[in-house]
Amino acid sequence: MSKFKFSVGPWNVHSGADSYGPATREEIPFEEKVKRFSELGFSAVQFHDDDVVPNMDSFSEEDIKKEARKVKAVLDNYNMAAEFVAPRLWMDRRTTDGGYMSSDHKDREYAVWRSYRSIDIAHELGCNKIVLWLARDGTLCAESKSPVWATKMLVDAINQMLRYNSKALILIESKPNEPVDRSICGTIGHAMGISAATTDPSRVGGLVESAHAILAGLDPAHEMGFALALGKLWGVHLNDQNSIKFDQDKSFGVENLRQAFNQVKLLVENNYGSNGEYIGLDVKAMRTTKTEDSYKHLENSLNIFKALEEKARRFDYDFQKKCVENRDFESLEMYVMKLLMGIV
Ligand code: 3MF
Ligand code: MG
Repeated sequence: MSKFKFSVGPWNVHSGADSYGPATREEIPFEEKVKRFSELGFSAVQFHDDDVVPNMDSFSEEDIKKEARKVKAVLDNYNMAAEFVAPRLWMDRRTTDGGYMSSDHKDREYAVWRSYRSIDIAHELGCNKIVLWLARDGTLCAESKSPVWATKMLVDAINQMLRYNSKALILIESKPNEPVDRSICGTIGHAMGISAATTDPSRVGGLVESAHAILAGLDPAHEMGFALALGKLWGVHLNDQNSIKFDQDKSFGVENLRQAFNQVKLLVENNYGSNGEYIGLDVKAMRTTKTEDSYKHLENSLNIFKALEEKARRFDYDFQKKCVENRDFESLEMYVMKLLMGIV
């Protein structure tokens, strides 16, 4: 039995369209997804603001809250919680050049307006976590924006959110690139630096996504460990990634099992989840997947996580200690490989 609680976003079950071709599967209605998520063993849903209130621009601020309450009723119906709300600042015409770091001040105001709405929606859904994946905040053309100015714009925007609601927690989801060429918060270290520069660092933390760490050429467990050491790992997006290329969001553990094991081991060792944090997945089905198999990548990721959790819980720390004392890392490494291969 896993000691963790799991979460997933509705975008993790999608129709398979990509930038090069159309959908390959049927769209599945939101409520049906929530029902399946709960049957699969998830206990919370992650949201973008407009996953909760589609076409939010056409609603008044009060009506946005009303719409959010309808979604809360759906969640309640399936005994599911909301983990976080993330303003989707990469689809709108007004965020073409970024959100908080857009060169146009009207666009920056719109980005902050969307963030306030995310905070309102989160409140209606009964959660206080706001995730900032800073999709277009960076540069496509290096000379188009000063990184100094852009960094300060981000701190300003977060300070406004902290002021807007005294309960809101801001989680920066770091990513080094894509869709921009150079982002401003490329690693969790950047996120922690931003946190320290805000008016209330105790309310600004991070969310580490495995694939994003790999894209930065870093080890996901070390990224998570860095935030954990500072008491600021408030969310994770587990998935996998075959080296440094476009963001793949593969099922957890399918590319590098040892790297996946070390993420699970770290989360187990450090009692991740003891403040109510979820093991969040951010995984995509392969494009060839058929409609009837729309949830297989989620099931596979959960099963791989749980199998690795079982291995992490019976990790032989006495043997590890002896190996470290004897500086016998060859034996320690072989022990880990045998554990993963099912030989011990
Ligand atoms: C992109 C991501 C995003 C975020 C999501 C919630 C669409 O690489 O990982 O998924 O996870 O926006 O913050
Ligand atoms: Mg993510």
